[in-house]
Parts: sequence; structure tokens; C-alpha cells
Amino acid sequence: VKTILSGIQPSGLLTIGNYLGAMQHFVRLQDEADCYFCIVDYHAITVPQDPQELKDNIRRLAALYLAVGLDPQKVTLFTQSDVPQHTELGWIMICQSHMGELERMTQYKDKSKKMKSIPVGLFTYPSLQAADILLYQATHVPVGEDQKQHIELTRDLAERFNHRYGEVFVIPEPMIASFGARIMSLDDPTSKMSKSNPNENSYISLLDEPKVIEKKIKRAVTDSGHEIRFDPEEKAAISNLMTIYAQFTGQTMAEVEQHFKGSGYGQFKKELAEVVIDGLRPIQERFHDIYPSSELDRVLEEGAQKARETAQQTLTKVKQALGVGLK
Ligand code: AQP
Repeated sequence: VKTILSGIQPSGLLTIGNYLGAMQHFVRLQDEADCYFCIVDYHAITVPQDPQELKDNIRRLAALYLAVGLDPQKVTLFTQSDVPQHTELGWIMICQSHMGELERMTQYKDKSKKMKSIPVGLFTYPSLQAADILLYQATHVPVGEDQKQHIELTRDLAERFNHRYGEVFVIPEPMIASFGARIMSLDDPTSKMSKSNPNENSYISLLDEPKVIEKKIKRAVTDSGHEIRFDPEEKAAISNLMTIYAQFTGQTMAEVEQHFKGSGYGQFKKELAEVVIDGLRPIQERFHDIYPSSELDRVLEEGAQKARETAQQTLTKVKQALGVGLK
């Protein structure tokens, strides 16, 4: 049986990129595998966060996990910082990591590029992510395309550890959808849609109101010409919007092209806004019920309890293999 782990950072409001690239697949997987989903708050603090906003984002993310359709009877849902084994194994994985391999991580390079002083945690974050995955002996990690390199690093670290200290870790496989795994920014189709982008018009949040969604889609950049044609090279912006349309309607790209044959950008954007608004409506309705409920606290407490038990089993094996501690 498959064991799945995936996490999302509470570093802003979740975008439709996070949803299409990752979350929507979690819902399907909950019926096929033993699933652990976490809110990786220790990853979020690799860049400065406002404490109150971080707290709100953690709760929003937890509520969204349930609102998109995860069933706490089927999955273990928890917050990373409630399970101290993550930071313990995180340190151990940092000690297995080489400077050079962390320096090669494109997310680190992108995020640190404009910083005057770079937090060390931003640099070592992929080693903590490796710990997140390895603690649960995950066989598969469903993520968007941008995380592929980090999962490859996790595999390398796990193999290195097993080779040095004996077979402790299961080597995980990335699970990346062939389509929709990389949703691009609305204002720039060459950079990926990101929840921490300071320009709110660059993304659609899962909690954006209909009017805001309409406005953002209207403003989204397009390409020269007027055809609705899928061509990521020549028509990157329109192709990105078509991907979003196809994902929300469940249509193939050929069907989308056929549907908009002869239509202009204006008509396309109008219909795109409608399908996104309709697609998000049930999620938003459930969110507003779940967010204030004490049930949410209970789900997270029970999830953390279960996660700690599983995580401790792996950590004990790791410590024994390494020769640290008394036992
Ligand atoms: N644009 C995207 N298209 C498809 N999938 C995406 N993911 C993120 N952006 C896109 C996937 O969402 C999951 C959660 O991501 P994360 O929160 O762990 O961190 P991230 O990849 O760095 O996502 P963001 O939104 O860009 O966050 P910030 O702005 O904080 O860095 C992952 O599975 C990711 O692949």
C-alpha cells in the first residue's frame, strides 16, 4: 500500500496554482493510500512572517484542506510544528546535506536572489523537507512541478543515509501530474503563480470573491494576436489561462480550443472567470463553515497525535543507526 506525504506552506493565501498542482490530487489519493498532509509552518518561517497573520494562515490552510474535500477519517492532517520529530530529523538531514547540492536548488536561488542578507533556514529548508517526507516512510509525494528538485534531493539524502548507516528510509517517488502541475502568474507567464508574490493581481486565491476573480482575470496579461490557441512557446499567457480553464472544466485542450474557435480574448476571459468562480464557490462555502468550528481544532490535535506516533518510530530507528542518544 502506498504511503503519501505532502505539505503546503502557510505563507499566504492559497492560490489556484497550489490547488491545481497539488491539493486537488490529494483528494483523489485519500481513497488509495495512507495519507499524511501537513501545514508546514516551519518552512513558512524561512522568510519573515507576521505572527498574527501566520496564525491566521495556518488555520485558513487547515480549513481549506477540509473544504476541498479531505476527510479526516481517511487522512492524517496536522501542523508541522506540533510534531517536534520534524525538526529533530531535520537537523540530522542537514548533517547529511552538502553545501553544493543545496546551492543548486532553483527555489533557493530564486528566493534569495533579491535578498540583502539570506536567512540560513531558507538555504537548509530542503533538508527539513526531506525529514518531513522520510519520517512517515512515504512511498510517494504528490507535488507541483516546482518541487521536483526537492524530492530528488530527498531521495539522494535518504540513499546516502541508508548507504552509510543501514537501510532505515524508504526512498520516495515524486508524483507530478502531467498537466496543470505548473500554473503561471497572471501578470507574467514566465514565472510561476506564488502565494507569497507581493502583487495580488498575479494570483487568484482560493478565497477571492467573485468580483475580485473577474477583475484579476480581466487584467491578466495576454499575448499578441487574438486566437485562443494552446501554444506554450508562442502564446504563453493564453496557454496558461487555457490550462486553468481546462482544469476547472475537466475538458481536454482540444475541446477548449474548439469551444473558443472564433472567440476573442474578451469572451474567453469572461467564461474563464465564470468557471473559476463556479469551481471555487463550493470550496468557499465549506470553508466558511469549517474555519470557525472547534471541530477543526480537534482534527488537528488528533492528526498531530497520530503523526507524532508514526514519526517517533522512524526517528528512534534513525538515532539508533546514527549512534546518538543513550538508547
Ligand atoms: N504555480 C503552481 N502551479 C502548480 N503547483 C504549484 N504549487 C505551488 N505553486 C504552484 C504546489 O503547491 C504545493 C504547495 O506549495 P508550498 O506552499 O509548499 O510552496 P511553494 O511550492 O513555494 O508554493 P508557493 O505558492 O509558491 O509558495 P511561496 O510563495 O511561499 O513560495 C506544492 O506541491 C507545490 O508544488
